[in-house]
Amino acid sequence: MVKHKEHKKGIEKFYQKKKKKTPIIQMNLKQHHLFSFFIIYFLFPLGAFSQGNVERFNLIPLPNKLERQAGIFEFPHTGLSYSCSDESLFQNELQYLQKKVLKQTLTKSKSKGTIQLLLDKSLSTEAYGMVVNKDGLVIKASTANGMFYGLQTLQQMLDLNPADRKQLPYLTIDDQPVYGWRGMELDVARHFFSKAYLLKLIDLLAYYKLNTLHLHLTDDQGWRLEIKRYPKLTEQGAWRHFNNQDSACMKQAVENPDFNLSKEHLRERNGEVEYGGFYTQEDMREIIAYAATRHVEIIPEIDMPGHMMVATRAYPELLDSTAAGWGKQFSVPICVGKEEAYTFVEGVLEEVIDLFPSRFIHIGADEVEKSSWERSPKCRELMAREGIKDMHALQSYFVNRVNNFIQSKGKTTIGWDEVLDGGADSSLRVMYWRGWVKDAPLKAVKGHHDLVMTPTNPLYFDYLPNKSTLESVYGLKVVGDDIPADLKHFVKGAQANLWTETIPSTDRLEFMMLPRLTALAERVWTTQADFDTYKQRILHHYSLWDAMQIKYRQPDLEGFADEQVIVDGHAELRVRNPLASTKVYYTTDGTVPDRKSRVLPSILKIKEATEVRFASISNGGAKSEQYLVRFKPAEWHKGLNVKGSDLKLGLKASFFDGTFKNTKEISGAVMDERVLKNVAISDTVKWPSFAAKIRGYIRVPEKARYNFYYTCDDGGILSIADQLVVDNDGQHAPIEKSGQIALDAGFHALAADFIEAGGGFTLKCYYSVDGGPVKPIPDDWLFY
Ligand code: TNX
Repeated sequence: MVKHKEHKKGIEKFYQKKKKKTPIIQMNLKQHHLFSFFIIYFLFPLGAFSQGNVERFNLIPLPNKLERQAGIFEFPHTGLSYSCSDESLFQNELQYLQKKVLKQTLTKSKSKGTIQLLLDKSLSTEAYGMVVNKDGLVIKASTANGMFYGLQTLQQMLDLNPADRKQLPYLTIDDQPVYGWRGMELDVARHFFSKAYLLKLIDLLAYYKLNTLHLHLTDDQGWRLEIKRYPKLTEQGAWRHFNNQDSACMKQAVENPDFNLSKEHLRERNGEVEYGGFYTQEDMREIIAYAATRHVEIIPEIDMPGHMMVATRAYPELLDSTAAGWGKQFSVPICVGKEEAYTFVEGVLEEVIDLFPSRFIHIGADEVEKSSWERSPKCRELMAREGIKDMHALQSYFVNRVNNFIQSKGKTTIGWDEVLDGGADSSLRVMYWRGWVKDAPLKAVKGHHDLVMTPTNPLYFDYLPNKSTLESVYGLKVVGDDIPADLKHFVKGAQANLWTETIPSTDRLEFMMLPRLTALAERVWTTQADFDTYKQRILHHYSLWDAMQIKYRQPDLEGFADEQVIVDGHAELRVRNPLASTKVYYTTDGTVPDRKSRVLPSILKIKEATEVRFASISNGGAKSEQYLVRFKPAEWHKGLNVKGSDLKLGLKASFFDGTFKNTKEISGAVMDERVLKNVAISDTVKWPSFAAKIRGYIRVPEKARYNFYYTCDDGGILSIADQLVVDNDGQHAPIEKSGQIALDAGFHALAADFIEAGGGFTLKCYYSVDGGPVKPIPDDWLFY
C-alpha cells in the first residue's frame, strides 16, 4: 500500500487537470432503409407507416415476433383510460406505466380501457404479448415480470419514436427470453459505486430486459457490506490508503480524466486521504427493494476462502500461523482447517441470507492461493481426520461445507468454475469464467451443475473494447457446440462481468459497459439475432443514453490507419463517423482532444510529419476511443518485375512448433508447410500453440495509398514491399492494428508473421484504398 502523502501531489495535479478539461422481422434493414425513408417521409407525411418497415422499431433486444398491421391508433387527446384484470398482481406495473412510461395519470375504466393490462396464464414466466389495434393497446402476461417487459418494449418504442406518444402503429408482438439468467456483475470492492449509482444502473439493466445484478461485495481491496456481528469488516476494511490499483488509474488520468477516482469516495482520516465506502444493511435493503420494482434480482457475492485479505487483516484469528498479506500469486486465504473460519463464514452468511431475498448466494471460491494451507498444522490435522487427499480436495471440503450451510437456509450456492477442480456437489451453480479452460462448461453440465456463462472473452467488460468487441459479444455461443443436446438445459444464461481494478469512476464504467451490454442483452433474449440490423438499431440508442446522462462509448470511427504516409508532399485524414449527430474533435500538439479542441473537417490536409489525436464527443459528453494517427513522409513503392504466369494463387505458410512471446522469437524447425488462400489460417489448425511465417506477393490493381487492417490473437507483423506496415506483435487478445503504404500497380512482396500462444487464435487482414470501405483482400490478389 502506498501512503497518501507520496501521492498527494500527483492527486492534486490531476484534479487541477480535470478542472481544466472538464411479421417476424424478415426485412433486410439495409435494403429497406432508403425505400422506407421515402415511404415514411414523403408518401405518408402524417406519420402513417408502410407495413413491414422495421427500422422505426429500433428495439433492443429484438422481440421474437413482431408483426405490423396496416393502421394507426391515435391516442385520445385527453383522459387516457386503463383497465387491468389483476390490479394486485400488476400493481407495480400500473404505477410504472403511469409514472415512467406515459408520464401521466390514467383514469380507470369500468369496461375496456384504452390501455389494458391483462393476466394471461397461458404465457410463460417472463413472456408478454402486445397488440395495438383500433381499440388501443393491450399487454398480456402471466406474471408481473412479463408485464414489466411488455412495458419496457412500449417505453423503448416511445423513446425511440417520440411521435408514438400521440399514435402507435397497429402491431402484434409475442415475446419471451431465451435464457432466464441475463445479467451483469459489478465489482464494487476494487472501486466503490454508490447506492444512488446502483439505482441508475438497475434502470439501465431493466431497460434492456436484463434481470440479474450480481454484486461482488468483498475482495482483497475492500469489504463493502455492513456485517453487524463483525463490524471491523467495514470500519477498517471499507477504507484504504491509495493502493497500486488507484495509482495505476491516477497515471492514466493524465491522458483521460475518466480515470480519476470519484471524489465522493475519498475521505480524510488523521490527516490522510482514504478511499472507500460501503453499503449499510439499510442501504442494501433500499437497493434490493428498488431492484424488485425493476424485476432485477440482486445476487450477493462474498468471495471466500481467498480474496479475503481485508477480513484476515481485521480478524487475524481466521489465519493459522501465517500473516495476512500476499502469497505467491493471490492473497493468503482464510485457514479452512480452523473451526473459527466456519464460525466467521456462517456468521457473515447468516446476515447476508437474512438481508437478500435472492434465490442465490455466491461464494466466489476463485483464485485461491493454497500454499499457506500446505504449511498449516490445522489444515493437515483436518485432512488426516477427514481423509482429504490434496489441496483441491481441501478447497472442495470447504466449499461443500459452506454449500450445505447455505442450502440448509433454503438457498442455492454459486461458485466460480474453480469449484469443479476438486469435485463439487451438483447442487452448486457454476459460473464459467476461465476462457482458457475450454472443457469446464462441458464438465459442469456433465456433473449436472446449473451453469452461467461469463467467459473472459468476450464477457469480461473490464477488458478494453475495440472494433471487434461488439461482434464477438453479439456472437457469443451461450451454449457451446460441445454441450450435448440432453444437457443443454443446464445452461441458464450469460452475464457480463465488470471488474473494477482499473475502473475508478462511473464515466469509465459506462464507457466500458455500453454499447456492448446491449449486444449481450440481445444475445440472451431473442431467437432473431441479426448483427447487421443490430448495428443499425444501436445507432438510435446513443441519444437515449445521452438523455439518461450515460457516458457510453461512442461508435468506432473509420476510414484511417494508425500510421499514414505523406507521399508527393501531401496526405489526407478523412474520418467517417457512424453517428452523424456527434462531432469529431482533434489536436496536433499532443494534448488530449476535448470539446474545446478544433472540429475535424471532412478532409484534413497534412503536409509534414504530424501526430493527429481525435475523438468524437457527444453533446452529453460521451466519448469515443481516443485515436492517434501518425503521418510520416514516404515514397511510392514500384511494382516488382515478376511474371504472373510464373506464380500460383495463394500464399506459402511455414509453421513452427512452440509458444513464442513475439514474432522475433520464432525459431526452430519447420513442422509443416501449407498453401493458404489468404492471410488467414483456417480453424482446422489444432496445435495448442504455434507460429507461422506467411510469404508471397500481393498484386494491387491501381497506384494508390493502401491501408491494411491486421487483426491478431495473439500477435503478428505485416510487411509489404519489404517495409513493416503493421506491428501488432506480442501476446494479446484479438486486436486490430493498421498501417498505410503507397503502392504502384503490380506485384509487391508480402510477409506476414503470426504467433498463437494458446487459447484460440484470430488472424485477419483487410484493406482499403486510401480510407475507402474496408474489405477482405481478394484471394486473386495473392500469389506465391
Ligand atoms: C479474475 S473472475 C478474477 C477477478 C479479477 C478479474 C480481472 C474471477 C473469478 N477472478 O478477481 O478482478 O480476473 O479481469
